[in-house]
Amino acid sequence: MKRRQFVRRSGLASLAALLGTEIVYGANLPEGLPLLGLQDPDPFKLFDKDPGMTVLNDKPWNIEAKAHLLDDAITPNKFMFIRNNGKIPEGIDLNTWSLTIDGEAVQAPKTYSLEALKSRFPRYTYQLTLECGGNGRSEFNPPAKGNQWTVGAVSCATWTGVRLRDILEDVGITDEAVYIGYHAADTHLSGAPELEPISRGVPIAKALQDETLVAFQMNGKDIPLAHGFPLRLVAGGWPASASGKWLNRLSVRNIVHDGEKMTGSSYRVPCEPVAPGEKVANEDMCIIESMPVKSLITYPKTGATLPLGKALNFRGHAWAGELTVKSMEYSIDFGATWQGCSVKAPANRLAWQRFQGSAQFPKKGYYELWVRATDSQGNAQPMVLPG
Ligand SMILES: Nc1nc2c(c(=O)[nH]1)N[C@H]1C(S)=C(S)[C@@H](COP(=O)(O)O)O[C@H]1N2
Ligand SMILES: [Mo]
Repeated sequence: MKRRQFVRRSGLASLAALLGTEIVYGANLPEGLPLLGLQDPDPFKLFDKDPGMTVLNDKPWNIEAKAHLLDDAITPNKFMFIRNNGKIPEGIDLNTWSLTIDGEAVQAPKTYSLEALKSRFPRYTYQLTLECGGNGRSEFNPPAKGNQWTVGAVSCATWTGVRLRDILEDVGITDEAVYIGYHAADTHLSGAPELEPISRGVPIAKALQDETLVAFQMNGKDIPLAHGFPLRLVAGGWPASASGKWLNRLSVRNIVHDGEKMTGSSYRVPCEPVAPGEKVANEDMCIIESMPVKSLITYPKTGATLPLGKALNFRGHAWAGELTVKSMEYSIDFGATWQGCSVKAPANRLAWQRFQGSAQFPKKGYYELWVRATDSQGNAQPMVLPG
């Protein structure tokens, strides 16, 4: 076979593999003509996601899991939610990718190549809970604006990288440092090059924690493109919006970072608890920091039926931002009575915790299994969702 023919045939074979079926008249396909079947991107193939995931939006991509898909102790890529605010960067070149540390509170700006970051600093791996600040939004009353996330905008993968603290020590930061803000390579939906889709950050104390990573691996492999390849800030336990994907610049600020989606009402909650639906003045709204205590039943899947007289073994995960989950309870009578069940210690700080239990039902009929987590400061999950 001539080389040209061979290249063409292997090209057709890889197109067929992408389509998942034979291209019957492939021999007639004019060279260079794109296949229509590959133009409308199938998000599940594009991002290697499980077909059971729910696509909430395609511009930008927002995809969430269902509760039963989040049963793994360590979330694999195929069940990890995607929350994008802009367009995923294209044409990433590992040889030229760099991270610049700048801002009012550095002695002098400094730029690192990927290679330098990987070789200069010790590596750490942590399992870190990342929950979108908007997770659960579809149940808010009154309704909140934005994607109507149900329960699946949470993940807990392992992240490997270097400590942001080690990088900042190497750069040299001044006493003025109060906040860090990330900048990234994704682009604004409008196409305007001067606009950033999102640029958030965390107070300097969070930036300097052991577990705050500049990561280059997820679950032991290169970070998948949708989750921030090749470099991502990971600040577990905080709204995942603080964990900047496609990270290429990080500013050490002498003020609370004022990047895109840091100001106005986005990612803010009332500083003090209020009754559901109550109006709160702007100055009484605070930036969300540590995420509140929460839990999710991942087994069985909603709608399970059980033989009469058999106990229901259930399990799931619970997490509490910077805190740990200290106890779990479940109810089969719509919250009238609660009983304890077990909850394990986290794999490391800021990782979610496995709970499990066994419920007995008095007679045949319809039941709902509810669970409730309590954190190490005694805060329990509220029965009524916040407005
Ligand atoms: N550069 C960049 N970083 C980003 C975002 C983004 O749109 N661009 N989205 C943020 C938000 S709002 C969330 S909830 C998480 C989602 O992370 P994931 O898509 O890896 O699950 O990434 C955060 N980091
Ligand atoms: Mo988010």
